[in-house]
This record gives sequence, C-alpha cells and structure tokens, in this order.
Amino acid sequence: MITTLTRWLLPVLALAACTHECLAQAPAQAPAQAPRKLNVLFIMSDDMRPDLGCYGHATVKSPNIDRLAARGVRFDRAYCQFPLCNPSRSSMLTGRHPTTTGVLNNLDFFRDLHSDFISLPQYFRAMGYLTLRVGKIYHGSLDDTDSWTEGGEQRKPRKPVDPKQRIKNSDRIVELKGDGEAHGDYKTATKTIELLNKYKDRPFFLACGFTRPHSPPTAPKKFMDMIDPRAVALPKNFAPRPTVPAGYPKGCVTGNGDLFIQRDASEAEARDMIRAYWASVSWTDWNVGRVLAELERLGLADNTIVVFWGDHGYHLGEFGKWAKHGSLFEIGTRVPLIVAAPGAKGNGKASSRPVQSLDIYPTLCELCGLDLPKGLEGHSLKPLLDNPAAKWDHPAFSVYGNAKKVIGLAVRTERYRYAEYDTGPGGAMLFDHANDPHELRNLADDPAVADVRRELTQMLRKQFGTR
Ligand SMILES: [Ca+2]
Repeated sequence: MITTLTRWLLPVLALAACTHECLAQAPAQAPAQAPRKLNVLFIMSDDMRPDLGCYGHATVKSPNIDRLAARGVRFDRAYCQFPLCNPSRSSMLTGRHPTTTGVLNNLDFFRDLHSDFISLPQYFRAMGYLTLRVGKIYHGSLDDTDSWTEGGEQRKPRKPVDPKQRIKNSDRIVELKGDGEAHGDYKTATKTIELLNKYKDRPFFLACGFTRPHSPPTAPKKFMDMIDPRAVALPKNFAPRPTVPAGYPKGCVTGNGDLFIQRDASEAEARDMIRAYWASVSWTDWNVGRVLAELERLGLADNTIVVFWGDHGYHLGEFGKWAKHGSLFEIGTRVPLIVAAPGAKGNGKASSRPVQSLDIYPTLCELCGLDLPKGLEGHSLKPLLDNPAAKWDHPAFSVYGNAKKVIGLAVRTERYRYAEYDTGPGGAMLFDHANDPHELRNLADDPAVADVRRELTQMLRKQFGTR
C-alpha cells in the first residue's frame, strides 16, 4: 500500500514546483498557530446550461444556486472546452485543452494517454488535502481512482452505449416519488453531507457530482408541477429536427444523441421536454441546497471555497437539436460557473470576461496557496474574483471532434463567437453577440466584419496551430 502510494506521489513531487514546503503544511503536523487551510467544495452538474434564476432566467427556480451566486462571483461568459462529458471533464480536471489531452470521446481515459498528467484532485491530495469524491466527477467508470483519499471507484473498461437502449430512452421524462430519495443524486447529496460531518476538522477537497439534468429529464412531481408547459416559449430557432440554417457550415448541427433521436419533436412535446429539463435543474438546485445548508450549519462556509460548475451546454430544440455533442454554438458550450471564495473582493458581482473550464484548476491552486504544477494551460481567475471587471486578455476556446480527430475549433471573445469546421474548408461561422444573442445571422463572409474574422482566425491559429 505504502509502495503504491509512494509511486503515485513521486511524479507529483517531481513535477510540482512546490514540494517539501507544501507537504510540511500537511494537516496532521500543522502547528496550532498556522493559518487554517481553505477547504474546497466543488459541486458539478451534468449537462446543465445556465438556465438559472441568477443568470436571469425568468422561469427556472434555483434559490440555492442563486444564494451561492450572491455570495460569490458569477461568470456570465464561461465556456467548456468540448461539448461532451468525458472530454470536457478530462480537460477541466487536468487543466489542459482537449487537443493536449487527446480525449475527444466518452471512451478514452486521459491517464492511458498521458500517465504523467497531474489531475486536480491528485495534486490536492499530494499537497496534504483529503480528497473526497461523491457522484459523477470523471465520466462514467473512468475514475482517476487513486486521486481520491475516499470515494475512488475501481475503473472498468468503457463500453459504447447500446444504440437501441439510447433510442428507447430518448423521449422519456422521469417523474420521481417524494423528494426523489430513491435517485442517485439525492444519495449523492446525502453522502456529501456525511463527508462534511466526518471531515469538518481537516482540510478537504470535496467533489460532489450530480448527474442531472442530463437526459432523461428527471425530477419529483412537485418540481414538474412548478412549470406550466403551455407557458414554455420555444427557442427562436426551434426546428422539429436537426437543421443547418442556410449559409451555415454543414457540420455545425449534428444529429440528436440524447432526446428525440429518431423522430421529430412536435411543439407540444418540445414544451413538455423543456419543462421537464427545467424541473430537473430545479431539483438539482434543491439537492445543491441540501449540501450548502450543511456547510453553513457546520460553520465551514467562511473557510471553504465553493465552486459550482456545469460540464457543457445543451440544446433544447435550438436548431432542432436535443443534445450537446458537436455543438460549437453558444448554447452548446456555455456553462454555469460560480466561484465563492471567502474574502474575495468581487463577491456578489458578476464577470462578463470570457473564461474557460480549464481555468478552474489554476484558480483553486492559487486560492489555496499552492504553486501551480507544470503543464496547466488555463489562467487563474483570482484577478476576476477580486475585480470582476479587471482587464482580461484571454479568449475562451472550445473544440469538437469525433473519436480521434478534431473537426471544429471555436473561439469566444467578450463580443464575438467564431468557429471553423475542418479548419476552414468545412466552413465557418461568426456571430456578433452584441446584436445577435441567439446566433441567427452568420457573419463569417460579411465584408463589414472581415477584420474581426481575421483577428479571430489568428487567435485560433495561435492556440491550435495550423492543423
Ligand atoms: Ca455532461
């Protein structure tokens, strides 16, 4: 056991700029007068686009995440690096772009490709934290098992999802009994609460991953009943099936992989499905609330950094798409991101700077006083946590690919979104978010913004090279 652990920690110690000094701060040996380490509570939701009250959504009730946003910094332009679970999570948890991890699907395990990468929980464990995992953090059974002090799951080989099963589930809405006690997400909150109680006196990095509102949309009846489906407005670019608008790149809208896979969505069914998704968001918020209430009850809120994050965006009928995979649109890549760091001067405010999921890793390191391990490709958000309007020269990048090949590249600045397919020959799309928040007008070939396109193309070349 000791040998295994030592072997595990050696690459961390070799790669991390901070070694013995940080380890000397390990909790068991820390003198009483040493400043107390900040804890980390990292809450994740699966497939949650920012349809939340704190993000200005008119219908969805999310009082608990709203309260967290009110005491932290809400990032209004936060983007995933790949619109699919495993590539997005592998990128965020290693702090590297998917083009670096090489993880472009839901089957590959980052450590099989890069045994030397130091994952976020692995680093915190090496730096003396208890690292605790509950629920979906890595994708499916691809857990980075040894990164966790507690909760790591034995890794099993991934099998592709049976397409027949996927189709069978594709139009399903799941109504739960009671408060949803029988569902895994309820149990995830309960287990997280148990771990908070168990380890409240030790520095911890606790990751709590909910699996909803991922399909099938799931919630107790009372959350479904909160929304009248007739009051649900369909998106401006609603279509009954995946539809590439005229003048858009052919590859910009791929098939449905989650809902309405093999048939058209009628408007009434679409409203009902959107209602169920929003109910699932509200139920997730309710479970988040259970965890945050316990954090406060235990007196841990003042020395715990709380992050709330979604792994990618989601189409609810925009361009006829009911899924996320393949979408380099705003709706496919934008995620909720809230960071509540004790004492941050920007708490209670929102930032409109474009930020990336892979910025979370260096942010948590800096907030916890840990030197950055080598190889991270994001930027600490600490300057924005202290001043949400601080100067910020970093755009956000996303890619999408299939199996082993990158197919599309996207860059988001504060104003524009630009995406290329097959890096140019497959076409491009350019949207001006100052005038077109729903991405209804592709300006890629508009001479009036040729200079903007040139600049955005250069950003993609600088980031990804000539592919
Ligand atoms: Ca996901």
